[in-house]
Amino acid sequence: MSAAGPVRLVVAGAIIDLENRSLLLARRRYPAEVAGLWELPGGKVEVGETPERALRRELAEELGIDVEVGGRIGPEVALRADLVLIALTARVVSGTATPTEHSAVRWVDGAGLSAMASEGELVPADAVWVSDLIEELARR
Ligand code: DCM
Repeated sequence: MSAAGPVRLVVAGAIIDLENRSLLLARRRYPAEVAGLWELPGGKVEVGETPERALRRELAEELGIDVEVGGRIGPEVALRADLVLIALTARVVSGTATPTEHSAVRWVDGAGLSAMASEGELVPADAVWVSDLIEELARR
């Protein structure tokens, strides 16, 4: 893809439960480089779709949850020349996260997230958001 070619967006959900001060992580099954690592769940934005709508669709498909989407969090991350990853905050409105494509899900608090980052258990792209996520989890 040339530098001037279309850039596709991948949207990830920073799904936060403010009552429990915790963040939802999902464990990837593929590709091999990131299999077994934990990510903020999400997926590619389709043509004509807003990032918010794409995130709601992906989370319904992948985890069976309905979410309310909030604002951007953290910097955007270039995955490739033609693929950019952004994170949006979200909260669960209905459903219980049950993985269909991931091998597991878990809720972590700020300390848990920090420990997982130190251990290299997060997908590399998402690791850049850790400080922003910890700040968000501590917000009053
Ligand atoms: N991706 C990522 N972090 C996320 C979600 C996705 O790094 N939280 C990357 C993994 C893939 C691409 O985005 O390279 C598309 O994701 P998927 O395979 O889930 O559609």
